[in-house]
Amino acid sequence: SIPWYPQKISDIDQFANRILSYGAELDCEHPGFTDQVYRARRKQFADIAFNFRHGDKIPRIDYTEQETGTWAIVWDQLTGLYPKHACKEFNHIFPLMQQNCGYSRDNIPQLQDVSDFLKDCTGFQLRPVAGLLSSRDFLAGLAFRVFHSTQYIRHHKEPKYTPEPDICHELLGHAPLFADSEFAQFSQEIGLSSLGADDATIEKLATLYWFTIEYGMCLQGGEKKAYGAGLLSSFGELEYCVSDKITNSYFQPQIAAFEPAVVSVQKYPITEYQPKYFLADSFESAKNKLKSWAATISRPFHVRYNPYTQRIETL
Ligand code: H2B
Ligand code: FE
Repeated sequence: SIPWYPQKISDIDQFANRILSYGAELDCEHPGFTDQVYRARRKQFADIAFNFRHGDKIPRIDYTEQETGTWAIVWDQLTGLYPKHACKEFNHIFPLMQQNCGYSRDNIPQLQDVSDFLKDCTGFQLRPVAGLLSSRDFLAGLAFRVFHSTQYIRHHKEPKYTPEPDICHELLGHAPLFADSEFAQFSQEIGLSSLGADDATIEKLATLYWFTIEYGMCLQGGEKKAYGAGLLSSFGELEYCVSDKITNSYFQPQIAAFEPAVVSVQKYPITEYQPKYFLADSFESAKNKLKSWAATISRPFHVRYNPYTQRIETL
């Protein structure tokens, strides 16, 4: 039998709260575990996400000075590396976000403003989420050009590290590229391929997601550039991923060409730097390769997204 999948965009309300780890219940290794103030704050964010319904405005947050200070530390580290190591699409969009949706060192942008900007560019929108969703649910959002985003920030004690996604990862790592048309199409393609797919296919698509949207690299002007959000939001890994024999003689990641059939079955660690990255020629080429590969997935039906009705048409 075919697993349930959302048919219309408001069906996302049925699973967006089905989170695997509850955003306010931190485990004992979390830097905020013993901080009651941080935990109470996380509960506020979790409640916003739980109460959110498709079509609502995302509540605006008055971030504290301490939270904004954490954002500024992350901002300072990363923005220095973007000109050299981020892909050209990212570097084109990043200043536009400073002009249009509140990105700056001293301000944590509001999810609603970022969502409005993305919607204007590519139709992508953000939806607040309290914690990690299953791969199936998370990917289904992408089919509707909906990206589930956390709204809280990491603990101030460890600004350089977060064991889970936070607003720095979402807004610095992910959001800018959803304003790029080809990247948006690529992302939606992964989402559409996931609808009603069996568990083994979902795992392959989650792996493809990992090596592209999360840790993807591309070749531009003969140089390796980062486009994955896990790289664009990690000071250490952003320098490491582009390193070569000259800059780093001992630990040098492997690089292979992006081929969905290979990528989809590659194993990967989640708590350390990646030992291997896959290099795309362009978002367009990655999208076309993904489409060809996705056409080989056996599914007893075809899906198509109708943007006018925001519904999935099953053929
Ligand atoms: N859930 C949330 N809330 N954010 C993510 O970035 C995320 C997720 N990533 N669930 C998913 C899983 C990803 O690792 C793939 C698709 O499994
Ligand atoms: Fe991510």
